[in-house]
Amino acid sequence: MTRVIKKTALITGVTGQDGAYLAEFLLSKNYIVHGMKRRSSLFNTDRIDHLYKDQHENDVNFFLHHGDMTDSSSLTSIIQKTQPDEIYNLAAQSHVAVSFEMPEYTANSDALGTLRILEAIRMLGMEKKTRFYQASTSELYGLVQETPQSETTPFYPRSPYAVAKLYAYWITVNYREAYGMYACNGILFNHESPIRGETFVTRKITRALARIKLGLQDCLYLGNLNAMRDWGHARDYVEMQWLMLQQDTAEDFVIATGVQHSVRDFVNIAATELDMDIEWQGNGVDEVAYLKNSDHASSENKPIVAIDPQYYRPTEVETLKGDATKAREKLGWIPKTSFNELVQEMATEDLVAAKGNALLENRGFKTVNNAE
Ligand code: NDP
Ligand code: GDR
Repeated sequence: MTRVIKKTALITGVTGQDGAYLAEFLLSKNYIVHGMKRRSSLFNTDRIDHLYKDQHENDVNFFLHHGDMTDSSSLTSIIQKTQPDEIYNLAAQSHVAVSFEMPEYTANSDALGTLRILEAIRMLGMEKKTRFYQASTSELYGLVQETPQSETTPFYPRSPYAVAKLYAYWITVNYREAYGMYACNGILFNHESPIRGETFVTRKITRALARIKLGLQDCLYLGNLNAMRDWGHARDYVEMQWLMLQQDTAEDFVIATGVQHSVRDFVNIAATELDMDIEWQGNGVDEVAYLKNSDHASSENKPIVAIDPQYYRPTEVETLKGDATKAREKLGWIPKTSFNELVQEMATEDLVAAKGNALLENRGFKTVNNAE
């Protein structure tokens, strides 16, 4: 009888959107998956609870370890203990706006955290065994120098987050060249899903519109409606993260759909998916959207979307559109989910959640809405 040797993967940021999709994908590929999670005073494993089995059962393939990107000792000890064939470095303070409020922490976790992992691999003598994936980002292009953006487009980061990720990008390239490590950057454009964090603009929109539809919330406040993004589905993108580590040589790849929409477009399509007919009025900071066919003059009829300048960023990334030709040719990349399908999936799931909340509110229970 031949014994199948399973591959072992370690995912940092396993409790996040991509970590959850990637863990599910790797388990379906028969990997042993180790995930690193932060200690938290409340449960923070909602997105991966369905994958987790009681550790006393047989055939357990998914394990969690406490650690933090700012703590070398935990990173080194997890890597030593788990001896991974592949490390997916997804952990990061990933919110661009928050990085202006916490620039030093963002640099520590996103830039130095990446270095800490690469150094741990090297110091443990695992540079020939362990392949490394770095979650790089289209935010590196920032103030874009050419459109669409590919692997050869110059970088011009526009936030403390993007600057930290720039360091992580180059230290990954440097360890590949200096020590012959299989280390690569996936330069991923925005990717979303029904489990996207509630404070990123797409999820903020689908969640708020669903709540407004059911009378749980009055208005959705947004910042820059004109920002253009290339939005894909996270489920499709994590497969490319894995494929990048299965090649003969380590290379960096852009993953994107090549299709651009504005934040305003996203609102319009989400509203259509939720059967909400909206119309826009005004300009700039005074731009608002009303539900159509209702009397705007009436005091009852307040806008359901409005601008709150607190969501403007000190320096903005106005437009991003990716050119994923290299990934298409070398990895066979084709986005499976269209933009409309993505918005539909997110709006549908947020409507189900809002219905649950409405039921609770009708029975006298208070539900929370603290997503900003
Ligand atoms: P999320 O914000 O959903 O997840 C981030 C993960 O990192 C969470 O598990 C979080 O833990 C963890 N984390 C944050 N700080 C630390 C820390 N100091 N130590 C340990 N863990 C930490 O991000 P996504 O899943 O959307 O993105 C995954 C990665 O890809 C990130 O690095 C992001 O910057 C990058 N990226 C994302 C893109 C996107 O559009 N989604 C596009 C391009 C790059 P907790 O759950 O406890 O908060
Ligand atoms: P981004 O995503 O900054 O591209 O980073 P986000 O959804 O936060 O913003 C996209 C664009 O929408 C504009 N915007 C708002 N954004 C938020 N969050 N909230 C608002 O109310 C709002 N109104 C308008 C923003 O100004 C921006 O232009 C994401 C993260 O996942 C990063 O980790 C990742 O690297 C990049 O995508 C690629």
